Amino acid sequence: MGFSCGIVGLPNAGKSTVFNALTGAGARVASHPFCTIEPNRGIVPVPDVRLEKLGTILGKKDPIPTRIEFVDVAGLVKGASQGEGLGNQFLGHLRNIDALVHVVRCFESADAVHVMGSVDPGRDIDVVNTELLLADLQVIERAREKEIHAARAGEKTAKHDVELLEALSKHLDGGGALRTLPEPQHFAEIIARLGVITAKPVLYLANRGENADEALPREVSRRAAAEGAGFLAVSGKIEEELSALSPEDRKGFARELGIDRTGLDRLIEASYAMLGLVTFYTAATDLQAWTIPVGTPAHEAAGRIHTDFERGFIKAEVVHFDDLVASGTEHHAREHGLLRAEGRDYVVRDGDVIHFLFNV
Ligand SMILES: Nc1nc2c(ncn2[C@@H]2O[C@H](COP(=O)(O)OP(=O)(O)OP(=O)(O)O)[C@@H](O)[C@H]2O)c(=O)[nH]1
Ligand SMILES: [Mg+2]
Repeated sequence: MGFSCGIVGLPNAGKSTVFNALTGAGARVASHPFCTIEPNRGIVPVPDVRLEKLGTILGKKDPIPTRIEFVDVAGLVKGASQGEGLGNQFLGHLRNIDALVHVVRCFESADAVHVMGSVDPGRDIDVVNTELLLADLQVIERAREKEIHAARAGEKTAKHDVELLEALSKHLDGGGALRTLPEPQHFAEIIARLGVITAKPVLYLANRGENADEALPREVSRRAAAEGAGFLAVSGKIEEELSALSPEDRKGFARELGIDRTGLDRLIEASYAMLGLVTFYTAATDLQAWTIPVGTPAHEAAGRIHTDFERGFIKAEVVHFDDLVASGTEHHAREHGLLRAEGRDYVVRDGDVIHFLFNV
């Protein structure tokens, strides 16, 4: 598995439309709010031109791409934490995801009402973010009560956890998302344990419609930049129509519309950048792409493939994709000294092709 993204936003923002465009999963879309109740899940292979090229160079058929999972949940409304709309219980489906895609409505439609009566991306962002913040506060409050009991019962680590939880709660009370904590390393473990939502990196996706007023996506982009978050503008409806076509028709239609890459391609690229992810390749048996965070040492990368690889790690034979392409064959790359032996602490780079040697 590569990584997973949860899709959040107001009802009728076009979350399921975007989800369908990304996954081709055909989730139900409707002009009335709260169309989605149970979450939609879809897994898509990550398009990767390097993987195809490597297949040719290394003579491997049917390379295995990494995959990305999307989870499309119900819409949030103002007061969701107090039970308005569908409440916010369904946010529990987002505890285990790696990042958020926040769909912001920038399109006008007489057909699909806006739940707040007008299109106003800045206000919508605030409404959704406030509800996510309140949801995290509830989770933290519950955890704090539990740890207080545990501390009273004499559990050693509980007192420290109570302090951490109080600091988190204070940060949220001040209106800050947990992704903006000043010293995140102190909280990494407890944040991972609780799966709090505002700690996850976010990408704002302006659903710009067909003839959007450019000022609307620009407002979303401005907000994203102010937070240091990711940003992308797409037309959910056009992307959904594109994704339903055969690959050939899609290319032709996209050209007519002046779209050079699909929303999925652009979203994946933006997500990789936002999450600081890199891709490496192995080809000992099947040719396969793997996703890891930036800065991962070779022995941990090996552990992604199999725990035995990490335990019995001896060395990694590494050649970079670019060097392999320049050399034409693995043999030439080796002759030119471009194939290196690296140790367990070597930091894997995006585009490395790696052969792990291990002993168990
Ligand atoms: N014109 C236009 N309409 C869109 C666009 N994206 C979505 N819609 C319409 O907006 C309505 C709501 O879309 P959905 O994708 O169901 O919205 P949602 O955010 O999943 O809504 P809930 O599941 O109710 O929270 C539907 O009628 C869509 O056809 C777009 O880019 N342009
Ligand atoms: Mg929906």
